[in-house]
Amino acid sequence: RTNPSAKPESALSPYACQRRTTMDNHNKIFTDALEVLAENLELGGNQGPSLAFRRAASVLKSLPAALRHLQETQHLPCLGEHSRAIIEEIFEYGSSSRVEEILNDERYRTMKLFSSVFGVGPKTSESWFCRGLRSFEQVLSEPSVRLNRMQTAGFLFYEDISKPVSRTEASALKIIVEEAVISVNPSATVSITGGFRRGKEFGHDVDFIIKTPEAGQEDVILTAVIERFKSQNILLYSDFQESTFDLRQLPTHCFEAMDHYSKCFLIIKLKREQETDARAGRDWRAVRVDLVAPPLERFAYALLGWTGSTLFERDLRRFARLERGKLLDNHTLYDKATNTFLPANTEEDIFAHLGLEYIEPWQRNA
Ligand code: DCP
Ligand code: MG
Repeated sequence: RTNPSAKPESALSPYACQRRTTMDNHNKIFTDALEVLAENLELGGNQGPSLAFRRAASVLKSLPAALRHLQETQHLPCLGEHSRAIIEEIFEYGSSSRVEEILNDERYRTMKLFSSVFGVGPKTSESWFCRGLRSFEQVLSEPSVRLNRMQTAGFLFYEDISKPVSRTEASALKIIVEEAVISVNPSATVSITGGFRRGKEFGHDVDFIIKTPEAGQEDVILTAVIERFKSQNILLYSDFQESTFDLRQLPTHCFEAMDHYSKCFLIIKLKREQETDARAGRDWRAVRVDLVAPPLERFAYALLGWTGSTLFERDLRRFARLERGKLLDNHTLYDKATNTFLPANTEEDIFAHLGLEYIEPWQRNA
């Protein structure tokens, strides 16, 4: 029975940045299903419609307990007719026929397989699928397929980098990155960001953010770190992107756009602790590592932007724009009413500028 004095569930905000979402998801059976629907739309290039399912899943992730009846979704934000129908079906039959259909769909399965390769996005996956290709073997033996450098590395190290990276491996990598960074600049510091900062146990890569106290160090430090990895013979792939950052730039409206900071996408050799891969005859595995080096004065914005989750970031920006008349991105926060950039030393400063309660990194798994 429901307790009438209990806080109504309608108290939940439709903005992920006003909810606390830890790694404890009590509604995985529903959120997994909704995320398959979202992913299927995204693979078909329908980003807009997929958001409704992403938002519905995110609201369920923030609930303190498992749903027991469909009626409990009545007062939840972001749960549309479509999402509720899926939930209803799962309550009734234990699974959703639409989701099962997608999971068995040749197009979905192939697109998902192709886009699991580093450097292969929905567009490339689609073009391969449309050419009748269905497996890696077929892609790699198709004369009309031209792989770029990133995709070539993606296939070369596929087995390793498609395996999740553990928290232990992430910590080992932090030591390697830290050692390299400090050897270049003893006053620089390294922090783990992305999913591991949110408390995830596994990730598809490890994201690091580098803080340099001196201005203009951002590009220098990353190229020096890459050189060091090379000389240590642990660099398998590197794509360095020079800073295109401009202090006067207004925040971008496009969420998907990459930020302007100096950054690099790497594949690094990580020494295995115990077991050596006898078949492979090597004592290391390949791991995807991202490094970003923002200017000191924008560190808080970069950290907030790179911590995620993606939906949390999306809703922070949407909330800033629609509820506060401010523009937020990975570089800055701009107040449209006063035409000013709002400075921030910490993430707490940014939440305060937005009139939001501070949400800890491990509560941002929206
Ligand atoms: N990010 C972003 N905009 C982008 C790309 C990423 O805001 N265009 C942010 C949100 C992500 C974070 O950067 O949470 C790190 O990106 P990842 O793809 O590494 O995602 P996660 O670290 O969250 O997950 P995973 O465990 O898959 O690495
Ligand atoms: Mg990551």
